[in-house]
Amino acid sequence: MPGKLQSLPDRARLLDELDECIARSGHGAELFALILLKLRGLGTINGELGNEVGDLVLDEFSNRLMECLRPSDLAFRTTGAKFVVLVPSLVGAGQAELAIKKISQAAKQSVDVNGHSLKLNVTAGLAVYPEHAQDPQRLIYCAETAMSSAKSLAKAFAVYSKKQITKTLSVLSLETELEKAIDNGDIELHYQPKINLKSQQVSGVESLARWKSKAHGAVRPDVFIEIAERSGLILPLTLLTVNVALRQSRELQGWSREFSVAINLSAAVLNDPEVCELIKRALGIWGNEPGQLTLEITESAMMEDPRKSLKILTSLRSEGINISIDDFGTGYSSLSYLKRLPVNELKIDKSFVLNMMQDEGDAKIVKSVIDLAHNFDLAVVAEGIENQESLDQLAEMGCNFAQGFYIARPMPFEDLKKWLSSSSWGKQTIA
Ligand code: G
Ligand code: G
Ligand code: MN
Repeated sequence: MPGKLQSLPDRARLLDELDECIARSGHGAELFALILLKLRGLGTINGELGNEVGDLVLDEFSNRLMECLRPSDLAFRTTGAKFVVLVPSLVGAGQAELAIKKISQAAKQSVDVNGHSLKLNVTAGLAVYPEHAQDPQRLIYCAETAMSSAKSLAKAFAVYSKKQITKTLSVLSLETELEKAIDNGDIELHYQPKINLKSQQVSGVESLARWKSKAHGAVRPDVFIEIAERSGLILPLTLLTVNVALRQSRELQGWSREFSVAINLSAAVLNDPEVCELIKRALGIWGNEPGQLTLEITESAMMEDPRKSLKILTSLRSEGINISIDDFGTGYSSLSYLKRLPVNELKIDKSFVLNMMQDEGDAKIVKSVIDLAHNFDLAVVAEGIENQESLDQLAEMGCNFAQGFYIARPMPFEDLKKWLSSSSWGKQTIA
């Protein structure tokens, strides 16, 4: 039901309403919660499908939000993709957490707009009056802090706590530490083998960045990559991973020319023309053939700014570097666009492969993507193979390459060398 969006009150109304809530609660005699919600992925939807679709998605989200709330709850839309919900007469924070869970669930039900089936995600921050703050501005700030801590910990929501002041500070310190780690080369690469399903022999490896922070322990790559993207560190980080991956793969003696090392490229560098030069230079330094390097780029990254990425990808592809569309099937690239992309490989997202033996629908998707890729003269890699049955099934379906825990988990370089000489998939590759 479009139109409801406009009727959600804005930030000015929120501030007024907060004053009233404080008065109604008897200035602290009753608790109430302020939930800050941020809808994720809207930028991508606007960029790929247009602002109109983005608006329809926002409409749909606000409708669902209203459906989740009780009559006494109040909802606001404060900026682009941010919403605030006030939950009055609270028994405890747990009650507001339930509301957040309900809202997250509602957001995750797919939205069908203009023939696209989209899934939404929200990140939420929760602050409780009067426990966390006694004035409106400060309460909003607490919810913002909780939300940014949820984001940096890759969680769906977080409740404000005084400790989080140090947690947000810790995001800052994480940035500083990450910068040092990149400078010192303290980011390690783990490698996960891929096999050729015809020859049943290793055909290459995917490199996956790993970072152990001194202050925070192991930090997940999606978390530190996002920090790098937001703080301008993504280019130096990419420079590091490209060089380490090329150098280490050269150390593996006796590789056939078909053996490739894959690197995941972040969307953020696809807009940076410098990245081409940087990769070409690294190939020159380490002496790898361009065809021995594969760049994995997610479908959604390619679509973030299709014109710019087309230019950069065309330039890289013309050098002979392999370009692979990662997590294929989770975005929504149109086939007409796919036709023009300078790529030579599709990587079927693991979400389809993991359950393909139990779920007939998933198996059909996998088979369709394999056929689609072959019709476009692209090679296909399936990732997320966790058992022999799916490996056999994929070989039967004509899939070219396979990767997954069943073959090997990502491992440090030294372990990769051992794996290559001991595994039945690896032995014959080394001359
Ligand atoms: O490595 P894991 O096993 O947890 O990877 C999680 C996610 O992080 C994956 O989507 C993977 O593509 C991404 N990732 C891992 N290493 C890198 C990297 O060096 N650069 C980029 N951009 N993404 C990476
Ligand atoms: O997004 P990308 O495809 O780059 O992500 C690679 C991620 O997939 C890594 O986090 C890696 O650990 C994970 N992965 C690789 N093989 C399997 C598998 O067989 N099962 C599961 N669950 N994850 C896998
Ligand atoms: Mn990948």
